Amino acid sequence: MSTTVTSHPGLLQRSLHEADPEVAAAVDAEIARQRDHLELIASENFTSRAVLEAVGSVLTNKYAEGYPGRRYYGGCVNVDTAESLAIARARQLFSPGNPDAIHANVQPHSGSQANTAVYLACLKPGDTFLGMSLAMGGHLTHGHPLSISGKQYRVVSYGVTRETETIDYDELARVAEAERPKLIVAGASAYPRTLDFPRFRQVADAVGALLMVDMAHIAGLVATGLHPSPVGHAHFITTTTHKTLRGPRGGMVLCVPEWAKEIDKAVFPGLQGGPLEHVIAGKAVSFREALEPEFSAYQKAVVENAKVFAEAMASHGFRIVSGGTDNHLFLVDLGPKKLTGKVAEKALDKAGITVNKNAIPFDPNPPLVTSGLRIGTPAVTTRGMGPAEMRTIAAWIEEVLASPEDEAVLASVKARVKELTKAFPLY
Ligand code: DSN
Repeated sequence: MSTTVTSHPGLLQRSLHEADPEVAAAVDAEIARQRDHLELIASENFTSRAVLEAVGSVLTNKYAEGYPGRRYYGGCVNVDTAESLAIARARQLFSPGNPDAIHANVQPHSGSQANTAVYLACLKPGDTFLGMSLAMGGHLTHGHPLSISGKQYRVVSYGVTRETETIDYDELARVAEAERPKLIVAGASAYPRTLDFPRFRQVADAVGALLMVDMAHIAGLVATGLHPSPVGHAHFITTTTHKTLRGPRGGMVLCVPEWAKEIDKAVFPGLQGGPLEHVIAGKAVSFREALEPEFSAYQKAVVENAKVFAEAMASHGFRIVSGGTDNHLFLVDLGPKKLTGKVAEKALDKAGITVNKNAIPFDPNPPLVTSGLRIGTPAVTTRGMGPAEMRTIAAWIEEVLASPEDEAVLASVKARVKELTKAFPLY
């Protein structure tokens, strides 16, 4: 008796639903979740169909270790085109008028890889660097003891003051003077205020340190002039491409030309092997989108929505950390409502509103509980929502958090969320 063997061409042709109904169901369920929930996680966004198409393309099949024109594999002509476009567009986007002023490496698989590449390029194990503490709004890769950044290097953390909940640059200068770091890392994951890059550079210069800016959260604002640019101040600039920048999930390093060679060596072969050329093609597409005038209008709306949202939350009795926001996110102190971030996140999730619990500066609660929420407007703004919707959502958050255990309230808000999201269709 002979067994029927499915031909390889046959396997290649099957759709996801035919080949793997279980994974297909998870993807379908996720599309439905994204459609009918309100996405307020400040680091998330909805990328375009064009980007999704590039990321889901046959470029995933290609090995291309090396860089355009200098690969360790044959057949790289087409991925060279896509990667060269990504590089050229990144330089044009972040250094308009003078793209030669920056070098771009678009290969980091993530923001963490991008940050680690900079450390690998300019630090030796045991060297000291200064980074903003995670508890104050920084990032794991800015020196948290559980991250390689905190294990491999000697890290001195800085934060914000109790009084203003903003960075105290004089204190930063004093710490830098005392600790003599080799590198200062600016940038944050939960900081609602404008970062003063010239001041960071002044502090770095005074002690002979290099300056790295992790602009992952604000890259879209920087690209459109809504946040001052670190270009011209930082030696290294890292970013993710999927937050305000609205591209595919991934990372990138920009640097001054003097560091180009070291950065390229640190990304490959230092940290990574074959680049994800399908994702790099998606980055190229998203950078092209970001160069269009519509993207500036979008970023303006993101910032305006965040301001209106924060004001509306304050009007409902929530305390807004640092008194407001200059960018795409704000932090809510739930202390006045006698709630923790953990309880609030869970209740809002049940009502179809997705946020993340977040430590506030000097938070008395542990990181898995917290006293705050981080709220961001990039994703809801991509759907086309504006100030009126921000006020409505703020009122619903207040309603949910006034009765976080009341299933009837949660269900009622969830039904209204569904109606609202239907009016702002996604994909
Ligand atoms: N986890 C990201 C954020 O939510 O800000 C940062 O990497």
